[in-house]
Amino acid sequence: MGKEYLPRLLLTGFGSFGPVTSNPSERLILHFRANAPGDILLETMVLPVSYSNGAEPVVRLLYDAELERRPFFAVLMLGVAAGSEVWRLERYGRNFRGDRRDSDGYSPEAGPLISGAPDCLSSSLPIESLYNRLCDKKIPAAISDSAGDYLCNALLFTILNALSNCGSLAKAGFIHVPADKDTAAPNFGVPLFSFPFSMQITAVETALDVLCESYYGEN
Ligand code: PCA
Repeated sequence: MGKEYLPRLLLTGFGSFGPVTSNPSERLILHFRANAPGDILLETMVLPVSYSNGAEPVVRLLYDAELERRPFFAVLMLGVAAGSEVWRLERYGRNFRGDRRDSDGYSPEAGPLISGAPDCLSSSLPIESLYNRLCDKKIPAAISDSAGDYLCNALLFTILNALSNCGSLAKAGFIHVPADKDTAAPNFGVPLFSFPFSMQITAVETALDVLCESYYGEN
């Protein structure tokens, strides 16, 4: 069977922004591009931390995939939560953004992301299974009720809203990974927890395993 017939999974990460000079979510994308699991067709994107260009290419790819009848079965989005001690499984995307400046230098007014859209949308990932499997692998994890008010929440909310608008069955959600020692300049101002990058890889490998199993009906 050609690879193109395998179930499609989209994995996204973010580039650098502000004091985050090396975003571990971007390094994870580079790693999985070179080391994709064999039983799925893994597609990857590194997104700019930008309100105008962050979510838009992802929405376009997902809509095109639905139109071509080759939909993604899952969309796993990654970003860094510098200062977090755990891998955060985000339960909700909220229709809100704060006024923090993005990496294009644009400072939005605080308020709704998409007018007329719901206030809050739930991740459709199997969060409890993900949580349990991360714990089994000794990865410190938590289920989180807030993805913040910056680009990670904006991406999560925009993608959940877009998938719901086109009637997609894709499971989609977001994991905030903690910083590692290469993430930010030493004068960053937030304590960075020095998890090895190998732990970042294990966490995402575990999440991809759980998603594959959910596709192939094992959980
Ligand atoms: N973290 C930021 C944006 C990009 C990233 O990796 C956030 O938590 O919103």
